Amino acid sequence: MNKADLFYKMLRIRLIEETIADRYSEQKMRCPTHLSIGQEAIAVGVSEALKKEDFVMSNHRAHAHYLAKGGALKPMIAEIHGKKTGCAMGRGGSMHLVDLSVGMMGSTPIVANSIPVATGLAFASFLKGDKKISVSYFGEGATEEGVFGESLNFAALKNLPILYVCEDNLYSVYSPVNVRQSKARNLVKIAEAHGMFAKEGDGNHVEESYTIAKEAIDFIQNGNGPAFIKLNTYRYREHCGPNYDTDLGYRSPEEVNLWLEKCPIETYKKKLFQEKILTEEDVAKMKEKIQNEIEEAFDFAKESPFPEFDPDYELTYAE
Ligand SMILES: Cc1ncc(C[n+]2csc(CCOP(=O)(O)OP(=O)(O)O)c2C)c(N)n1
Ligand SMILES: [Mg+2]
Repeated sequence: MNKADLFYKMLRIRLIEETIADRYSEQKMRCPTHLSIGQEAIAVGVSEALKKEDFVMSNHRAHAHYLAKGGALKPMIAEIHGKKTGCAMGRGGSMHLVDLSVGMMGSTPIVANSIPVATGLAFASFLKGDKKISVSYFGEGATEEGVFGESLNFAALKNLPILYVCEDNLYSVYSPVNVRQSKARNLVKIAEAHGMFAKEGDGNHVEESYTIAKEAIDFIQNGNGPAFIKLNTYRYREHCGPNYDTDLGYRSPEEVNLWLEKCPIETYKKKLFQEKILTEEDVAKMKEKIQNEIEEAFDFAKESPFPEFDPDYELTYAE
C-alpha cells in the first residue's frame, strides 16, 4: 500500500468530478450524473485490494468505481458527452461506464442491479475456475430490493468468489435510512447469517476501507465463499446533478458540515502531512498534473464526433 498513491487517486477522482460539476452548465454533458464527491475513499480503498483482472460491477454512482479500477479517463468523459469515442460508444452516458481491459465490467442504474449481475460474473468465474474476484458496489438503499437477499443466498450456496460492497451514505435520494429500514435491521448480521465474512467500517478512511476489503478478499481467496462489507460515508452534493442541496430541507446544514469535517481527502492529507509522506508542494504538483489530464480529456470529448444513427446494425448481435 503506497499512501501517497492512495491520496493521489482520491484527489484525482475528486478533481475530475468537480470539473464535471463546474462544467455541467455548459450544456455539453446532457446525461444525468450522480457524483461520488465525499465517497472517494471506498472505491480507492477497495480497488487497492483488487487485481487488474478482477471484476467490478457498479451502479448509477459509477465514476469513482470506474476510475479507481483503472478505467480510462478520456473515454469516460467522452461518454458523458455522448460521443462516439465514449466507453459505451456514446450510447450510455455517466451511468453506463465500462472498460473491459481493466475488469470494469459495467455499471447499471437500476437500483440493486449491480448485485445479481456481479453474482453472475462470480458464478461464471466459479464454473471456469479462473480465480477472479467479483465486486458488486451498491448503496444501502439497494439492500431493500428483494434481489439483494436472493443474490446473497445464491452466492453463499455456491461458495462464489464475490465481495459485496455496500456504500452506506444514509440516503436514498431524499429519504433517510430511518424511514426505510427498521432500526433493528443489521446488514452485517444479515450477511453473517448466510455464513459470509461480514464487516462494517469507516468509508471515509481510505486505509480502513482497504484493510477491510483486503481481509474480505483473503477470506474469499481461501475458498471460504463470499464476503460482505458495509462502508459508511456521505455524499456532499445532490443525489443527481452538480449542485449542493442543503436548502431542500431533507438534511440539515449541521449534518452536512459534520460530514464535511470528515472529508476523506482533507483528513487523509492532514495525516500524510503529519507522517511526513506529503508536503503542500507535492499536493500542488499532483493537482497540476491532474488538471492537465482533465483538460486533455475534455478537449478529446469536445473534438470527438457524435455517434451516427446506425441503420447498419453495427451494434446489434443478431444477423
Ligand atoms: C429499481 C429502481 N428503483 C428506483 C430507481 C430510482 N433511483 C435511482 S438512484 C436511487 C437511490 C438509491 O439509493 P442507494 O442505493 O442508497 O444509492 P445512493 O444513491 O445513495 O448512492 C433511486 C431510488 C431506480 N433507478 N431503479
Ligand atoms: Mg444511499
